[in-house]
Amino acid sequence: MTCTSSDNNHTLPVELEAAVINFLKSSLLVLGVASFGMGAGSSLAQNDVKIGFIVKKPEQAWFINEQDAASALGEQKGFEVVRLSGEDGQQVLSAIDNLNSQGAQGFVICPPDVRLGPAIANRAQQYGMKVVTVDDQFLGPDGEPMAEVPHLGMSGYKIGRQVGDAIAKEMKARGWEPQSVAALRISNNELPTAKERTDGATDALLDAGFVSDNIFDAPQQNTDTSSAFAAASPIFSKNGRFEHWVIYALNEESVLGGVRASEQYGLAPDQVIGIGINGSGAAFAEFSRQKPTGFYGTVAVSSTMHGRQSADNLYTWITEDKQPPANTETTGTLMTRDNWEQVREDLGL
Ligand code: FCA
Repeated sequence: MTCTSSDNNHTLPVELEAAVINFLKSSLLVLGVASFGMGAGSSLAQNDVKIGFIVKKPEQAWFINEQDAASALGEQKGFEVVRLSGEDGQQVLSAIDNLNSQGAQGFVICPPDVRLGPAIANRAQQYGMKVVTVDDQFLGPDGEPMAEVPHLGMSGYKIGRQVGDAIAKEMKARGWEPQSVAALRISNNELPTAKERTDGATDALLDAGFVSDNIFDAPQQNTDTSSAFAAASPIFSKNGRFEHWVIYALNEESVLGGVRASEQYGLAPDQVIGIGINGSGAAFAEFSRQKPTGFYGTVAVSSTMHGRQSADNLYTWITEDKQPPANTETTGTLMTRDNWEQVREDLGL
């Protein structure tokens, strides 16, 4: 198994290189059949399945877990998973070239920018590779989801509503007066799943009586902790009149950025209710701290299932020519300091 970034330094044109590799592979196959008979030949063919798993944030626990789960399935079923980073468009295209030169038949991808969908699908098609998306769905030139590329991701709006409901419940438990509470909404409106999630949380909060004028947007440039921290800091300093804050975003990494900014501003943990989404290492580390922080909880989704199922869908497509469902939506469970170990176990995380 390779764990690599990508390599664009071809000494041969890609088509020629692919032809050479295919020739070598078919020679090997002939040799295999000649030496071991038909049985050995067909098992070699099965072991020949190789897929890529390209992720936009290879250092984040969510994506590490997805890739681990795909690799584990590959070991179980006898196919190879090549783990690759695709942190920008150039890196993604190089990763696809790299996969093609290794003879991969397709790849799963969480793209760094959903608008790269047409370019990525096009490159895959040139090489005759199958592609499925996980987490972030490709957008076509018309800005609509590319329904022709099978997708597996969370039901963003519903999970967002779970976040909003859980925040409203905890506000009530703490006896907070709505007028005294502000919301830090760390937004990423370019990414549809992110907008669905924060819209869901906002709607649930408003339904529970949250004051809409007290919601402040902190647009982040990226889906990670440092960009959320940078977006959040000025919001606290500009709105010092609020005694209590709630924080939500598309994922827990971003909510953690908001919580760290609240601490830096001087808010105490009991003045803050931050609820994220994912349920990965970032949240486990926070729950493991001796003292509670403003990070109250997270809606956990099984990254293990996302990695495993998306890889399995692609594998079945390659080996049985069965196209996966156009869109598979997954659900979540609220995880807090009180139940996180149990939920972690239940979701196989
Ligand atoms: C997006 C987010 C990730 C994760 C995934 C399911 O890609 O950036 O943190 O929530 O959706």
